[in-house]
Amino acid sequence: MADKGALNGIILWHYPFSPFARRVIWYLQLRGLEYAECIQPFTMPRPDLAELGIAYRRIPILSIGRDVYLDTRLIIQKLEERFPDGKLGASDPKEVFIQKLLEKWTVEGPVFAAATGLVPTEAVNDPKVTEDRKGFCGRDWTAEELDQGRADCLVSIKDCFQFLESTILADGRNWVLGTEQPSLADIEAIWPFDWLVGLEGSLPLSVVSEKHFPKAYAWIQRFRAALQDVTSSAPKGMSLESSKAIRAVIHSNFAEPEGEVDTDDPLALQKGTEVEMYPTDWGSEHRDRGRLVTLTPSEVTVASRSRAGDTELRIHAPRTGFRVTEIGRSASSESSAKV
Ligand SMILES: N[C@@H](CCC(=O)N[C@@H](CS)C(=O)NCC(=O)O)C(=O)O
Repeated sequence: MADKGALNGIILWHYPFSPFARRVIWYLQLRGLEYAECIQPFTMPRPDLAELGIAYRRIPILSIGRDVYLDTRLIIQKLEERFPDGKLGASDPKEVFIQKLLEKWTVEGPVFAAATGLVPTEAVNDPKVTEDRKGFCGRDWTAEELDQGRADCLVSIKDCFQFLESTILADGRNWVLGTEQPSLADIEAIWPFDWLVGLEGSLPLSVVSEKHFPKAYAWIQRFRAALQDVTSSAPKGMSLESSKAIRAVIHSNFAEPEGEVDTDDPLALQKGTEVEMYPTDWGSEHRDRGRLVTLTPSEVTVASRSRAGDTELRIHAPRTGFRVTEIGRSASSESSAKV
């Protein structure tokens, strides 16, 4: 296994507008973990990732050495496991339950999709963006379509604010799990709300404001202040230009040993089978191909080759929300395997 090395071997591939990337940045900052970042274009193509042989098109991606992690759910889980001293996640099962449900609510559930429906139309005033994001979060990103859906999204988001205000924050606590400092549960809950509050023009003050939801707004302010505190004393992510970041990955060791393929997995795939893997919600045509090295209830990993340096990389994704198909075999015949 690789030692942790400079900047912990971590490179975050992202662009600053991404609220998903912010989840990971906040996590790293609150942990005081050093990392590097390589800024990616807001729209396709993303040549750096293509050089690394990564087909997945969502942002962020995090690499540690030659292990590449897709999706913030897995990225944060891996950071918790790899840097366990001072981890931010809960240990008590009841608290883990809340933390996990918050992740499902915001990442997989209704919150993010409704939040994106409140993006001001000026932000999509570019045919390139509209074309690039077609179908993302179930819409086509034209100004007309956004405007048509805005009222419904606002109703949903208001309901989400109300939910936080009247339940977990109702007793006036500072942090979701009653901790001294923000924990992972706060990150899981706060990110779409923080994003909207900071996104001018997204929340009409007559519907969602500090006046309507004083506890939720105070929580967001506290969270921002806590981040300010840690970032004033800790180094920020070190910015790496593309060629350096690519070289750093392909000249690294793997950060973790190869995993196992679970023989009880419903897909009944064998280790070493050539597969493709892709997210099921959107961007599914961007498929990573490679040799299956890990298939567990929480993770699927393929070994693929970088274009630069023809080096083997392992690309890891969460097991849920991603589909794995044997190359040359259809998804429907696989999903009926073992049934
Ligand atoms: N489930 C993914 C979702 C990531 C996601 O949707 N990210 C947005 C950016 S905030 C994205 O990829 N947008 C399209 C793109 O950048 O190509 C995660 O948790 O990382």
